[in-house]
Formats: sequence, C-alpha cells, structure tokens
Amino acid sequence: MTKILSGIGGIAVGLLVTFVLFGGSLLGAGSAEQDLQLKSNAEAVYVPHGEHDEYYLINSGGHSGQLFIYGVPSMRHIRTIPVFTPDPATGYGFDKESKEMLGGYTWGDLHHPALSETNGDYDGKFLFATDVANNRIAAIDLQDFHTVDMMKVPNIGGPHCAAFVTENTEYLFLPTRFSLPFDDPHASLDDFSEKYRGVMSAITFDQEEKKFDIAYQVALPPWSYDKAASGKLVSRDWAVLSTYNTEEATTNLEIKASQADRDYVVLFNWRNLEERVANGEYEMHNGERMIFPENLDGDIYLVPAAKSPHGIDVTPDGKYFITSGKLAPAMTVFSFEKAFEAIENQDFSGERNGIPILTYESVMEREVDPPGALGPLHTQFDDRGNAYTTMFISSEVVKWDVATGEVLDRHSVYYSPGHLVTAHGDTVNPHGNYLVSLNKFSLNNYLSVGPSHPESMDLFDITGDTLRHLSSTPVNLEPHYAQMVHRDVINPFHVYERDESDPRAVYDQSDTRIERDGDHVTIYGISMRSKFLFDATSERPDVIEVNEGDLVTLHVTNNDFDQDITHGLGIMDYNINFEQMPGQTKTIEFVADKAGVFPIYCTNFCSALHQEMTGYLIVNPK
Ligand code: CUK
Ligand code: CUA
Repeated sequence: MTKILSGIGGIAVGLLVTFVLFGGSLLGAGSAEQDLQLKSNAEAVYVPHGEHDEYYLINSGGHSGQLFIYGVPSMRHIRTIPVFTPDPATGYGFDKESKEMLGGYTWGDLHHPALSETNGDYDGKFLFATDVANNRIAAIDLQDFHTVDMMKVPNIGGPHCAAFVTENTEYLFLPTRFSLPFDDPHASLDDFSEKYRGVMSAITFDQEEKKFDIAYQVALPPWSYDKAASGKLVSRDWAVLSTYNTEEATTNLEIKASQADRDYVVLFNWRNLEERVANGEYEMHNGERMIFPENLDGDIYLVPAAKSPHGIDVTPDGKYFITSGKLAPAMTVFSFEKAFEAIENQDFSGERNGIPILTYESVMEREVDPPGALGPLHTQFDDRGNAYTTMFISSEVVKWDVATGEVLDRHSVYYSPGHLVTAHGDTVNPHGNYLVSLNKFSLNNYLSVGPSHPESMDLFDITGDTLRHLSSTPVNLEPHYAQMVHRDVINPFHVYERDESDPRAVYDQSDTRIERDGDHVTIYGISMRSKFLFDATSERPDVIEVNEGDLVTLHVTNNDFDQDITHGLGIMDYNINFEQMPGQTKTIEFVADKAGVFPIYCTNFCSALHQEMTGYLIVNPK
C-alpha cells in the first residue's frame, strides 16, 4: 500500500516520504513484493473479473500513429488511442476539430510516449508524443484519453524522442533524426557539412490552455540525434541527447555512419539556455528563436560515446546517464558530477562546430560489458539501484548494478527487444515490480496470421533477485517505447459536463433546429437513446434535408449523461462517421455533393433500440 501512496507523490512532502521509504528499504521486504513472489505465473497475471489492473501500460504504436493502452499485470489491451492517424471507429480525424488538428495527414510515426511530471514523477495529467514522419507533436489529456492539441514544428527533420519531459514538465526537447538544409532550402547534399543542421526544439505546453508553443530551437551540427533524457534532482537543469552519423554521411549510412569509433552525447543546460533566450541571445530564423552553439561560451558540450549510441537514460537519482552503443557491446555509465567538474576544469579534447568536447575519461564512470551480450539499446531502473538493459542482437534483458557494474541476471526475450519499461521507470521513483520488454519479432510464438507476425511483449516480475518471466503478449506494430504508470495517478472523468458556453451544444430537445443561410445549412442536433433529433418540431425530426452543393455543418450533442453511453453518427456513402461521448458535442462539416437519399445510423451500440437509432440525409438534386 505504501508503494501505491508513493506513486501518487506530487508534492514535495510526498516525495520526501517516498525517498525515506525507498531509500531506507522499509519497503524492500514489503508485502506487495512478497505477494507477487508467492504467486504462480498464472496467479500473478490473473486479474479477477471486476477488478482492475494495477498499472496502465501506455504503448507507442509506431507507424500506426496510435497509442495502445494495456493493463499490467494482465496485459489485456484496453483501448487504442488515435493520435497521428484518423480512426474510423471513433471518428477521430472525421469531425471538424480533429480533422483540422491532423492537418490532412493520414499516418504518423509515434515512437515515444511521455507522461507529464511533477517533481520528477508522473502526475497523470497529460501524455505527449511526437510524429517522426511529419514533425508533429501531440498532447493527450488523460482526463478523457483524447488528443487535445497538435503542433507542426518547423525547421526540423523527424522529432524522434518525446519521452523527455523535464522534472516539472517545463519543456519537451525534440531531437531530430534528419538534418536538413538550413538557410537555403535547396542546399545540395554536397554541402551537407556547411549548409545542413540538425535542429533541436524546446517545446512548452500550457496545461490550462492545452496549447503547445516553441520556446526556442538550437541549430546543432548536421548529425542524427536519437534518444534523449532529462536530468533529475542533482542534474535537473541538464539534459542529454545521443547522436549518430557524426561522420556526416549523406548516403549508405549503414556503412558510412558507422565508421568513427566514437559518436557523441550532447549535454546541455536548459535552464541557462532559457535565460539566454530571455536575454535575447538568439537570432530569429524562419520564425523561431534560434540558438547557435558556436556563439555560446558554455551550456552545450559533447561527451564522446561508443560508436553509434542509441539509448540514453538517466538513473533515478539523477547522478548518471547511461548510453548503449548498438554497434558496441558495452553500456557506458557517465557521471553528471564528473561532467560538471570537467566543465569547470575545461577538460576539453577539442571541439566540433564550436562545441567543446569533454574528454571521455573525465566523464566516464564505468563500462559494463556482459560477456556475450550484443546490441544493448535501452535501459530502465528499479527502486534498488539496479538497471535493466535490452540486448537487441542476443535477445535478452540484462540486470546489472548501477553502482558496481556487476551483472546480476539475464533472461531471454522472444525476440530482439528494442525498448523495455519498468513501472515509473523514467522517474525519480521507480516502483521495481514489473518490467515489460518490447520485442520487434515474435516469429512463431503465436497463431500464424501469414508471413508477417505481430510484435510481442514479455512481462517480468523483477521483485526478486532474478527476472521471472510471467507472460508473453502479442501487440500490433510497432511498440518502440512505453511508460507504465500506477492506476491511482490517473483520474479520468466519465461524462462531459454540460457546457452552456458552447454555442454548438444543445441540451433541450426544443432547441434542436436546422438553420439555412444561403447555401450553408447548420444543424443543431441531439443524439440520445435511441434517436437522433435534428429538428424536434419537424414531422420527421431525424431527417436532414438539404440541396446538392450545400455546405452542411452538423453539430450533435450526446444528451445521455451516463457512463459509457456513446453514440456514433454514420452517413451512408458520405464517408462520414463520428462518435459523441456522453455529454459531448461534436461537429462535422461536409459539402452535400451527391444528390439522393442517404441513411443515417448510430454506429456505436448504445441500447436495445440501437438499431432503431436512424434517420435520413436527403440531398435534393440541383
Ligand atoms: S526507438 Cu525504436 S527501439 Cu524510436 Cu526509442 Cu529504440
Ligand atoms: Cu446510439 Cu447506437
């Protein structure tokens, strides 16, 4: 129970208590862990009917552009949340607001979900994600698990990593996968080193207005930037990015970007950059405040890291950052404290594009090289000082002691894991009970569905000395990263409240109406069990009659203020369907460009008379 309480920790006092409890290992032998260890695998993952899973697993849907919500430990798929991709089931991308938000795109590539944080722990308010394919960033409100804002970020080429909020969600930093022409949009690849840049963005999110903004951007060298991580506690003002292709290759990257023995970690002090921006130390570039590292004297540094690092993660105490070079067998532990000292002593070995390079020896704490382990990618943590790293090539998770580098256990996964995630694993307060490995291949593990198989997730109990494999679950493509958050932190509401200030909303049947202004028809309608009302005074209140070529704006308010009573309005042959959740008002806009009689029906099963919940759209020919 203590663990659950600490999971909610959002206030300083709560955190302090948490630290004492976890640090003092009062909890180490607590009943929750023992309970889990005493259960058989089947018991450990069994959640009886009517009871809830303990954790939300928020899983990236990769190039499906969606998020998948799972429950842990049952690993039941609970819901798919459309973010960067239209979703006919809910009408996301069909109704006016979400259609405008998607900006015409029908796919996105979502790699890293990032929960908002307060005092370094998940606060359950918002979830962020980026679209690598189309340079967008999105916010999901965890009160209703719907996407509430989306912004297209200029000057960048593939924001890979959004799992990267600072301790109090001051910023999301977006590293960029591709460098792009900087001043001249048509700059030749021959001039890559001179005329291209890999721009990083500092994004803010106003939680009241639910709006993104770009605070500033940094014109980094023309490399590829991969994963990122925010500092914590002692390193809270700092952040780190992993890089590859510091060779600045423009073709055949599989060979040319892997030549140098070392790439770099970019280490920067965002608190100081913020101050510099406030002092006007930037240039406007293509509408954004742009910081040029070569003009800075401090605040951005390079740390040499093993060949083409992919993952980078910060330990819960904020003292270390760990990189894994996918082409090198070892994990490298770097010390923030040592880095600060090296900066102080100007322990530099040179510079790239005017950014000082700290010497490897001055920042490196230790290299951890588990014998035979290959392809280390990403690292997560428990509450007992242990790290867990995925090995893509040798298909395993390796457990090791951060303080000593000692390898404590390793367990196969099925197969080729990318990321892994532990409960509250990115926070200052990991829970140390469950670990999920997100695997790129399942091969023959599940019923065959043809040549391409689902990806897979392996669930582990990590409360003991060794990793215990509990279950394996297929998952749609493509889980890159996930975050696992305790259910007590998330507080969704169940019914939208009446919003009298919304001019579109209709809560009284007698207020339903169809208004015509020239060739623009506006309908103020209601959906309720078990009918549509577009004009209650009409002889046929569920019929909309317009003329061919009319612009139709259809507002519909769901007047069922009851949990889970959702209606969907579909119009045959008009490629229209959109849901209205309980109490919610939605708007769809279309041109009635086909004459004829088109059935309207409720698409979301809502009552015994759901099948009767119908109407007609009549479009009179010109
Ligand atoms: S990534 Cu896919 S396995 Cu986009 Cu964080 Cu490493
Ligand atoms: Cu309303 Cu089905």
